[in-house]
Amino acid sequence: MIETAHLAISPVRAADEGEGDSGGSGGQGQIGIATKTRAKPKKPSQFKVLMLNDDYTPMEFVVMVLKRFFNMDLEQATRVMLHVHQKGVGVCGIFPYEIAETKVNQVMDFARQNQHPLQCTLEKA
Ligand code: TYC
Repeated sequence: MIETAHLAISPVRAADEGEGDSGGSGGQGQIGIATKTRAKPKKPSQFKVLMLNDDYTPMEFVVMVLKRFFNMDLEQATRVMLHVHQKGVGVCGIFPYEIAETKVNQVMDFARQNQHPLQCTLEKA
């Protein structure tokens, strides 16, 4: 991905551009566009969506969440739910930041609506 990055470049002074100003003080010639296209394009960073275990959310509800928001089939969803149940935490999927954040919010809202304490969070992949 080519992006315009804000890389803390000093604005170009008029004197540096050969406009004849001796370059002194007074804040003259300080207007410039302090952006630059990266030489090495940065990949969009990926985030894991993690599901946390708790003692109260029904297993069936967790399976429903994994099917609904992470497009898993019954077998995958059951495997991930049992992994979380046994180990305490598990990965539901890996996504670009905005998608991962949306999934976390969808899961948390759905759990809250159904009065379950299910917790879901993000972690940089
Ligand atoms: N531990 C829960 C139970 O025994 C089931 C559960 C699994 C809850 C995964 C949350 O992320 C979770 N009912």
